[in-house]
Amino acid sequence: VISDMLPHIGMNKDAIEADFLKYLCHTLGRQLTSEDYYLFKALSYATRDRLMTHWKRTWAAYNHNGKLKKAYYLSMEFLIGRSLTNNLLNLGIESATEKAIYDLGLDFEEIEHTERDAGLGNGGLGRLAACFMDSCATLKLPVMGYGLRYEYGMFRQIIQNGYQVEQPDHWLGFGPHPWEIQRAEYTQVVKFGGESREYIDPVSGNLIAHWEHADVVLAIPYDVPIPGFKNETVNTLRLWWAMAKEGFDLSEFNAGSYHEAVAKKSEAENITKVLYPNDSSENGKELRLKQQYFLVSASLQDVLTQWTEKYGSDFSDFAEYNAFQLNDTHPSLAVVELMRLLVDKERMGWDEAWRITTQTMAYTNHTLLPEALEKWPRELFQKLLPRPLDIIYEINRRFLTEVAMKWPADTERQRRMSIVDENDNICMAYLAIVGSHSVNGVAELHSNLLKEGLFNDFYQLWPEKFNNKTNGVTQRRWLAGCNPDMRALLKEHIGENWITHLEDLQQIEPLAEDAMFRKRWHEVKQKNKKRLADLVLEETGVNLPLESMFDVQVKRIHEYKRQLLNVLHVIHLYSRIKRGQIDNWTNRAVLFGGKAAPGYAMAKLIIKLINNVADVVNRDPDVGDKLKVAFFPNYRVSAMEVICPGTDLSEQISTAGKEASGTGNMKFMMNGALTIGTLDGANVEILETVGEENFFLFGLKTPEVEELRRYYNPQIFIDQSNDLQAVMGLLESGHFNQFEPGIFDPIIRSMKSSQDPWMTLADFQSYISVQEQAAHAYQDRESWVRKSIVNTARSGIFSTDRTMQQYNDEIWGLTPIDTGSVD
Ligand code: DL6
Repeated sequence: VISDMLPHIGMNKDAIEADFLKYLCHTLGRQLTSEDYYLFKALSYATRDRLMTHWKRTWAAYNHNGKLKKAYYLSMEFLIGRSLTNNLLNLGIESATEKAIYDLGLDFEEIEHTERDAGLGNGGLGRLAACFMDSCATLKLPVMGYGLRYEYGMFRQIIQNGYQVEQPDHWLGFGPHPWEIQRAEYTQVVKFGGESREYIDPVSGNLIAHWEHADVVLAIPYDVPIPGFKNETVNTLRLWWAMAKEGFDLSEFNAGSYHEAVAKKSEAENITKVLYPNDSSENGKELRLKQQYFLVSASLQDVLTQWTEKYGSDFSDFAEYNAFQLNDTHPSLAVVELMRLLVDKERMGWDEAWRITTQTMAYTNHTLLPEALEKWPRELFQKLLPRPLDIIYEINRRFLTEVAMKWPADTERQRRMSIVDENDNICMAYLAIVGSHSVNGVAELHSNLLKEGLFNDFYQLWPEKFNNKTNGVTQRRWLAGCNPDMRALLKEHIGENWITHLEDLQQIEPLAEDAMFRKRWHEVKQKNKKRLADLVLEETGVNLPLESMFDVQVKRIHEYKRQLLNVLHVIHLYSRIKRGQIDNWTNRAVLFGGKAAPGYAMAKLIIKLINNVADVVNRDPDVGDKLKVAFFPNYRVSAMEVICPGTDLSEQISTAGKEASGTGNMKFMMNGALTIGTLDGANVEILETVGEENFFLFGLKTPEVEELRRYYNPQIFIDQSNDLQAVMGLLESGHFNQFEPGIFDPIIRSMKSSQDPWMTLADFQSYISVQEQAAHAYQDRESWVRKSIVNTARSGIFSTDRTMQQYNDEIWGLTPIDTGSVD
C-alpha cells in the first residue's frame, strides 16, 4: 500500500492544525479570514488525508488477500447528509480537531455548518442505506455500496405564502465535493436502445444474443470513504456519474445542427442529473428506468471485472464469494443484468447462470403501498433495454412452468404471479422475488403483512425465502454525533462502549431512580430544546417557549403518515383555548417538517393547511404560550440532527398497516423522546421494548382498519364526537383560509369520504384522548424524565449494528476483516 511508504500522518492537534493551514493556504490559496466555505474545505481535506491510509489498506485487505466473500449494497439512494463531523467522530479526532480550530481563533461549529447536505435520497430508504454503510464499516464487514452521483439531490423546499416551492439542490455547485475521489480507471460502459438478436453459440451450442446498434454511456465512478468507528476500516461507497462516450459532435455543429450536436451528449449525461423526488409512488418515467439500469449494469460489470481479473472465466464459486442486496425494487434489474453478463458475455449455460444469480441476489421490500410498487410497460423496455427484456421473458416462462408444476390447472394463480402482467407491464417486485434467495421486510409487522398479503402466493411457493430484518439507525450519527451533551452525561456514568454496543445503554436504566441523574438528564434536554428553538426561530420566526412540551412530526408529507390527524389535534387545542377549556393546561409547541413530492397535490395542500393553521394560532393573543405551531422548511438530515435531541413527544401516527417500519421513530426514542403512535411498522417493537407505560398508544390496529374499510362511514365518527364537530366546523367555516375561500375543500372532502384509505377521522377520538394523557404526563416532570431515560436505555436493539449483524448472519455470511492485519 503506497500510503505506508509515506510519513505517518499525526492524529494530534498540532498535526491537524498544520495540515489545515497547509490546505487552506497552499492548496486553496486562502487565509484564516476567508469565507467559512474554504475553511470547511481545508478541514475536510485534512480529515480525508487521515482516512486515506486505512482506506487503501482496507481495499487491499478485501481485494488482494486471497478469496474473500463480499457484499454489495445496491441502492438508488444514499442520503448521506453531512460528513465532516461524522468522519471526525469515527476517526476519534473530534476533540483534537475542535481544539486546533479554536486555537486558530475560528469557530468550529460555524465551519461544520457550512457543509452542504449530500441529499442523495428522499427519506427513510436512502437514510437507512447510509446508516447501513456506517454500521458495516464499524462491524468490519467487507461491504461496498453502489449508487448514483446525482448532480441535483433532493430539492430545496422553501415556503411562500404557506405553499411549498421547490428549488434545485445543486449540491456540487461549489466545486468538487471534498469527500469523493474520481476513479476514471474503473469506468464502465452501459448500453441503451438498439436491438437484440439471438443466435446459437457455435462453441457451446447455447442460445445467446447480441445486443446490437445500442447507444453507449460511460459510467464514471466516484468513491466516497465510509470509516468504521475507530477500527481502521474504511469501506467504499461507489457512486456512478454518467458521461457521454462521444463528446460534443463537432461535425454536426459545424454543419449548423447545434441541437443535434449536443442532444446525444446531454441525453446521456441527463441520466445522473437529478434524483427523482417521489418516495412513495412509482416514478414511471423513461429516465428513471435508465437510471436504474445504469446503476445495476455499471455496478455488476464492475464486480465481474474485478472477479475476472483475478479468477478468469471460472465462475463456479462466484456465488460463494459475492452477495448483492437490492434496496427495494429499484435495482431489481440486477437479476436480469447478472444473467445477461453470465449468459451473453461469459457464455454460461442458462441453468448455471440462474443458480449463481439466485444464490447471490437478496431483496429488501420497503413498502406495502400498491402505488409505490414499480411496474414498467413492455414497450419502454423494448425501446431502452431490448436484450434485458428477452431475459425477463425467459425468466418468467421458466418461473411460470414451476408454478404450473406446483399448482397444476391453477391458471388464475399463474396469472396473478406472472412477472409480466396482463397489461404487458413488468412487475419489478415479482422479478426481485423470483431472482433472489432472500426476501425481507423491514419490521416484524411489515414482514408478516408481506407474507400474509402482498406476496402471499410467493410465500406459499417459497416460504424459506421470507424473513424479517427490523431497521435501525446508527448511534454514531444519531446519538453520539447529534447529541454531544447527552453523550457527555452518558460517558460520566457508563463510559462509551455503547457507541459500538448500543445495548450497553441498558446500564443507565437504574439511574432513572436517581433524582440527581434525572435533573442532569432534564438539563440536557432543555439545552437541546434551546438549540432547536433557536433554529426554528431563525428559520420560521416562531418562538417556541422552552417550558412547553415539544411535540414533533418530521418526515415526508404523505396522507398515510397522517400529518392531517396532527393538524386536527392542533385545531382541537386551539378551539379549546378559544372556548376557555384550559383547566390543567400543558403548553405545547407543535413542530412539523417534511417535503411533499412535487406532483402530489394533496400533500402540498396539507403543507399549506399546516402553515395557515400555524399563522392563525400564533397570531391569536388569546393563545399566547399555550400553543405554538411551526412548519420547519427544507427538512433534511442535518436539521434532524438538531430536531431529534430537542424533542419531547415523537409523532408516529400512520394508519396501521401502512408504514413499513419508520426510522425517525427510533432516532427520537434514542434521544429520549416519548412516542405517541399507532401499532404500525417498528412502533410495534418500540412499544414491546419500552412497555405501555412509556409509550402513548392509540388508534385502530391493522385488522381493524381492514375490517372497517368494508363499511367505513366517517360521518358516524363526526356525529359521535363534539370535539370533532368543533374541529370540522372551524375547518369548514374557512377560519384558516379567510382570504382564500374553498382552498381546503379537497382535504375536507377526502377526510369525509367513505373511500378515505387513511381513515383519519376514525382515529381522531382515540388520538386526542391519548394526547390528553401525554399532556398530563408531561406535567409530572420527574415521571416524564424517568420515561425518557427508559426510552433511551432500551433503544439498544434499534441500532443498525444489530440490523447489519442479522443481515450478515442470516443472508450474507461475510467474515469480518481486521484491516490492520493485512500484509
Ligand atoms: O426501510 C426504510 C424506510 C421505512 O422505514 C419506511 O417506513 C418506508 O416508508 C420507506 N420506504 C420507502 C419506499 N417507498 N415507499 N413508500 O421509502 O423505507
